[in-house]
Amino acid sequence: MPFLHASRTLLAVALLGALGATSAWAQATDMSNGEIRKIDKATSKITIKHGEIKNLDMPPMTMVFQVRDASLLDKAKTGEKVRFTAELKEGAYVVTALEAAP
Ligand SMILES: [Cu+2]
Repeated sequence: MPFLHASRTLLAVALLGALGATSAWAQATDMSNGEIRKIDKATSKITIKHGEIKNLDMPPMTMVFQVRDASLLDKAKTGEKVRFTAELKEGAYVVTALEAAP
């Protein structure tokens, strides 16, 4: 029954929108560009010279981010160009994903 199937899909999309899940997903996948300036595994901090971070409404700058998951820093190298996501959590800017720039 194609019509019923389509209706269910529309309902699912509407529910996701109502819950704000789609905007959360959009933010989570909105990666920013940057270059690693300093890595401090002892304090789980990373300094990144970053481009615009749209989800944080932040212009380009060099700044220190926290990392909640220290394993994100295992593969990071100073001077490396990266793509990353950052979020504001409890008043701190936290890098939640980090990968080498393509
Ligand atoms: Cu910044």
